[in-house]
Amino acid sequence: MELKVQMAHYTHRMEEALDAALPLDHAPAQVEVLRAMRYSLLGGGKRIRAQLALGLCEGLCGDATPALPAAMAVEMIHAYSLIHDDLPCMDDDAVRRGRPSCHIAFGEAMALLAGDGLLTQAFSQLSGEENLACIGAERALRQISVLSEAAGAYGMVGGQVLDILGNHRTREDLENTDRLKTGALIKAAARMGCIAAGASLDTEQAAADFAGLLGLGFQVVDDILDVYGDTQALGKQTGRDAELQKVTYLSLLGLESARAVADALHNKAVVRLDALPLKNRFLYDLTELLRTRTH
Ligand code: GRG
Repeated sequence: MELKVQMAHYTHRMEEALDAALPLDHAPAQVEVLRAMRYSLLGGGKRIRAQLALGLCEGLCGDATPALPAAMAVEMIHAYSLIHDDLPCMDDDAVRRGRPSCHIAFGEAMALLAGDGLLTQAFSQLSGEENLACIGAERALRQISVLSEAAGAYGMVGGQVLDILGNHRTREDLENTDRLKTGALIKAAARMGCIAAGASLDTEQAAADFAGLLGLGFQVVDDILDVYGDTQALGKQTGRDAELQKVTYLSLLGLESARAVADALHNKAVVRLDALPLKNRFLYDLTELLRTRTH
């Protein structure tokens, strides 16, 4: 199947499941926080982390279904991180995915709680009956372990701390932050897809290596697009890194070298895919799409 068609298919399946996972009518008193959660979770986005989990699972075992709860969980954590990242106490961004950020639409208190609600709901998805019935308790527990480690202080939250402290002097400093802030969750998505497929530990490690490189490459492209991207296509304000005086690959290396680093990381990532017993080309094509993306 053509890449874009396959991606749209994965996104559709996952968004239907996300919609069903957060009904408004089950908790009328809490409807405002649920609205805020749904606003951010179902309001677009490229769904790259979900694509990785679903694509790896289908590529390895021939069926994406076992990875659906993992794809939902990782997108919930990602949505929470974007809500909190946009708050005035963090990056203070008013636009996200082409719409007012969650705290602009719902107020700061509700946005904070919506983020908390999504973070918690992610683990409810992984420990829920559907996941247990599909992949068994042992594998579900491994997914929970992988995701909680990646999202917490030793992963994404830790990376956000380094980003806020902003003590970046060298490319190594930057890489360390990005490996945690952006890469950890992308890696977790890949590993959870492998676990869902019942893959071996060697395969899971190879997929993690691939995703680690992809995650770093993704962040370098993100830095480039923050300066050279189109606000409309990106759905968020550009030029924020400079305004926030952030050191990025672009500010450290300049456009040509930053582009070369991004290309090299994506090329290295593709080579790692060769170590995986994949039944289709989806991840190769996805990696190429991410290398050349404009939003
Ligand atoms: C406040 C407890 C607490 C935790 C905060 C905010 C946070 C933890 C972590 C932030 C991590 C973060 C926002 C990383 C940015 C990674 C990144 C490149 C995001 C953009 O991802 P895309 O392009 O977005 O995949 P879409 O909208 O396409 O889903």
